[in-house]
Amino acid sequence: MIRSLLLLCMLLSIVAADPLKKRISKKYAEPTPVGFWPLNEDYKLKDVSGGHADGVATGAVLDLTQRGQFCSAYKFDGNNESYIEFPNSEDGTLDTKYSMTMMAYVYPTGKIGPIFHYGSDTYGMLLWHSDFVAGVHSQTLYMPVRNGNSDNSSLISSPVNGNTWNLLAATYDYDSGTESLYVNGVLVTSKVIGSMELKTQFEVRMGAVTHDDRFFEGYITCMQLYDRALTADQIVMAGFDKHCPKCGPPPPPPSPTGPPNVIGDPHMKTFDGRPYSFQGTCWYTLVKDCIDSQFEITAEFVPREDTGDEIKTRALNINVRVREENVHVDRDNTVTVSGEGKHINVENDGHMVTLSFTLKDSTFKMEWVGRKHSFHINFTGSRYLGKLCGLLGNADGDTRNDFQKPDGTVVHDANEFGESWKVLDKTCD
Ligand SMILES: *[C@@H]1O[C@H](CO)[C@@H](O)[C@H](O)[C@H]1NC(C)=O
Ligand SMILES: *[C@@H]1O[C@H](CO)[C@@H](O)[C@H](O)[C@H]1NC(C)=O
Ligand SMILES: *[C@@H]1O[C@H](CO)[C@@H](O)[C@H](O)[C@H]1NC(C)=O
Ligand SMILES: [Ca+2]
Repeated sequence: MIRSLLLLCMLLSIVAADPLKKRISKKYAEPTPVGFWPLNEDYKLKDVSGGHADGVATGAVLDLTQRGQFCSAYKFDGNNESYIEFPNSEDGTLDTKYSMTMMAYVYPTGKIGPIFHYGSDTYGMLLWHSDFVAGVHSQTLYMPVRNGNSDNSSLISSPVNGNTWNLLAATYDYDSGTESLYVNGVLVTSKVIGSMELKTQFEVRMGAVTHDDRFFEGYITCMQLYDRALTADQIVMAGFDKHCPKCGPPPPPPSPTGPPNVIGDPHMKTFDGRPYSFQGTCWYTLVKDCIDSQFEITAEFVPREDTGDEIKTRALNINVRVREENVHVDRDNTVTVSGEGKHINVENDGHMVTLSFTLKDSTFKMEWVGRKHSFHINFTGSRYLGKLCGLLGNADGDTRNDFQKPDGTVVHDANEFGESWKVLDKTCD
């Protein structure tokens, strides 16, 4: 009630006085955090919001290794003694009991646990270990009510990629009673839970908590807390705040049309251009949508007839699946279509079979020359950049993370990487 009165007063003053309107709308455009911990080399645990909630680290340490776009961050070891405490003072600086936004850049490397939470028996924002496919975690939000034990507020999102930076944000808006989760400035899920006061009066911790034995492992930088629900645009802008500088020249942005990918025999090249040699036999995932598995392109490799002791393989059959529809092409360019749907376009000129399909803003195109055992896959559009996985990598413009296994770990060995993408439930010719 008090809050809606306050809002009404603000609206009235906006109408009444133009300069004030300007001030308020400017303030709204650049919301002021109530807690801002850059968690980097320049500011360490300092609260740069002007509040006095400097962090105190136990077990979590400043790490100065460049990791992607950041040159420093705090490292959490995934054990009970790795955390940072932020004092929530008597006057409740961090007690954002009405609307709030919690946001940070998070780089998960292994174990999953709470990221930022209040009190000893409640959570604010945490990363959770569900749906752990190809390094994709989900982000969970739990907004406990101040007076009561309602736990109808949990909200789960995917995806959050492992071994890369994700700008995670969770918001709650008292007026609309809505909680939301954002990943990299994109709203991924939201839910109306009603207007309520949140249990934000307690001690605040990042990392390990005392009442749960799941502990976050990875890196965090640029933690920000607001007493209002930011919009997607405001979250993105806040992610660019000068207190959270990016380091060095950024990796070149991937071209809007995905770079062509060619597989000859036996060499492979990822979408990002990393060449390697891999001699597996049987079916392997070349590329798939690692977010919700809307499509997958697989190939069967067999040993070449003309090789001696050293096994060399080449592609024999290709399968493209989009949702429930499958198109299989063999070495004689014979095309077999099965399943539901008309997503995949097939062109066959006898010499080459071209399969193409469009999902979201992206068109994938594969050319297969059965007699030469060669294929070429490329795609246009940006929605899948960084969201692919398989033998052709993730197409994020960075060759260093291309050898990522289905469990999200990045390895150096081409054989270990290649074998990890074997399709287990398919038999071979
Ligand atoms: C963490 O766990 C270890 C081993 O279980 C235990 O000895 C130690 O006391 C714990 N530390 C804290 C701070 O709870
Ligand atoms: C959640 O619980 C609160 C308090 O009990 C209630 O007001 C609200 O309607 C509930 N929301 C949903 C989505 O069930
Ligand atoms: C994708 O491959 C097709 C067939 O080779 C080609 O016509 C097209 O230009 C390629 N697109 C890109 C972006 O390389
Ligand atoms: Ca890559």
